[in-house]
Amino acid sequence: MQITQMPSLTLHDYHPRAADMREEILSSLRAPQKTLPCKYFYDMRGSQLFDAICEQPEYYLTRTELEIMEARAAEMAIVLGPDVLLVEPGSGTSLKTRLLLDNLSGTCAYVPVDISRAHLMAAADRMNRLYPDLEVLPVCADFSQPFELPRPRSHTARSVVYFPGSTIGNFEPDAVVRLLKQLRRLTGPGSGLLIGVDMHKDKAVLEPAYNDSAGVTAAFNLNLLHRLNRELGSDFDASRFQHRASYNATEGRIEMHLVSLENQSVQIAGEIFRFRKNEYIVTEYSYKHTLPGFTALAAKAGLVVKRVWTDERRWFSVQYLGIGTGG
Ligand code: AVJ
Repeated sequence: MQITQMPSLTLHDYHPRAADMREEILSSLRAPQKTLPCKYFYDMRGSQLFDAICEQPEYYLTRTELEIMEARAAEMAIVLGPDVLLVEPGSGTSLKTRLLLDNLSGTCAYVPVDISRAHLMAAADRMNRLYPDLEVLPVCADFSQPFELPRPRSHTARSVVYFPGSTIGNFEPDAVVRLLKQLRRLTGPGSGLLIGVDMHKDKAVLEPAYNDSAGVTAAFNLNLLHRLNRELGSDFDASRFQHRASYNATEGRIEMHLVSLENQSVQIAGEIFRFRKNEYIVTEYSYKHTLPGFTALAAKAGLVVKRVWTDERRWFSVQYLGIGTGG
């Protein structure tokens, strides 16, 4: 880990090294079913495209979660208590966080954690200016890997993990349990995790959310290939791949693919990868949960669902999980 002191911010940096990224990409593409880890979507351009996805009319998640936050943040703040060290994995632009911070009482500090260093620093800087009295302690990290919490100057009473946006949807059930256990370690007694979880719903609503008519999600998916070309010197021809997103009702998840439009081969770091026509790379899963299903996963991580806030249609939920007994 590296500590970089900037005029008004100190960055704790655990950014994956280029060599690790290369190895992870290569091994993901060597498997019989080619995959690419979705965390690599988020370079500067990918993070911007993701923000644009959140504004698409078909992408109901952000709008619905914001609606819940606007109506219930005051109540959530009471549940969380005063003097909170708020830790946000995958913080991105920190939009919903502001609704929470505006309602929290006492002396708080904010630890945004994000894999995109430039995006993280821009957001941290903005938060610094919007909240002059708030201590902002950015950590650049892949939050699925362990990292240490920076120690705030101010005295905070408890650390709460704020994990909005249904980012948890990217994790398969076993990985959800591992991740929740790891995030749980960042909190302490008398505190917990506030998590945004997208719910099961009709395919007719789900599929358009990942196939917006403006093509932003397609551009987001394909940007991954452009990123690999930029950073690993590969020679993907993105025009020979197509975005696809469909709902797998059996698994309860949206599956995002990049489909090869023809037989082709691609060179990455001196290695040749062949693609048959219609062969696809799995780039992302986005799981949708039910309330009992998510409660069961939380329980496996030793967490108890203490409160659930939802919208009228029950499309999205924000859940407060506390440390259970015996976990
Ligand atoms: C950031 C994981 C919540 O799954 O809805 C959006 C990512 N991918 N459109 C999601 C995403 C394509 C998003 N999460």
